[in-house]
Amino acid sequence: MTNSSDRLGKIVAEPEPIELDWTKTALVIIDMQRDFMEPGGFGETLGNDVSQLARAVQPIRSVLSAARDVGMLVIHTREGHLPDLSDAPPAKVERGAPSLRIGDPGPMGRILIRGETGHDIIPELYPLDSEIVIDKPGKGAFYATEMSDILQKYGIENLLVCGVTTEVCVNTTVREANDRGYRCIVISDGCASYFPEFHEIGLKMIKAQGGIFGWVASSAAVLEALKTSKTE
Ligand code: TIU
Repeated sequence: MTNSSDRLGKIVAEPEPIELDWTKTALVIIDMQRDFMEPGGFGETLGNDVSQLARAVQPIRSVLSAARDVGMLVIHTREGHLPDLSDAPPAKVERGAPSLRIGDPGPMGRILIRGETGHDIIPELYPLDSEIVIDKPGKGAFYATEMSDILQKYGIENLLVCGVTTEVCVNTTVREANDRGYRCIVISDGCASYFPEFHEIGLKMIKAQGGIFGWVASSAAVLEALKTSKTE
């Protein structure tokens, strides 16, 4: 992405199209971890049907591949905690009545603990060594992480956001980012929820009121914008 005519892209989005500079844009992939996506992890211990999330994988793969092709900054996040749980508030660990709690041993290692198999990103979307991985103890990618420093270091102004789940970690991250001045474009089919109705409403909340937290666009619209700006 060295030619200035390659830099600008216009994404067909809701509530309105958005023009952005790709060199100031990062792809942020939220928590595509085995603990949420696969049986035996944190998501299933909470009583969820994890198969609901699989639909987001292919759209994310397509956008990730295109982002890699144009040299866009790619950031992956992982929700999880230190082995001694020192960064896990009791209010989070004790919540609800899961079959296994955070830190308990499960079939993919200790639930939601850094370094365990379940905590890692699914093979289909595995980060390249050159990509950034942010470990976060909360739902949002900014709380208690180096996210702000990294975005400032790379001069990022716009975030293409996808991952799971739509109404929890994606929404929390978008709200945090919006308050910090970032334009967030949420990739609709690159997000998923254990509750399809929450996915739909989660996207509506972002784009309502003239885009109160950001924009929503399909993966196809993002790919088209990347393709068009490369050939103009
Ligand atoms: N439970 C649920 O829907 N989500 C989370 O706990 N974390 C994320 O969304 N990543």
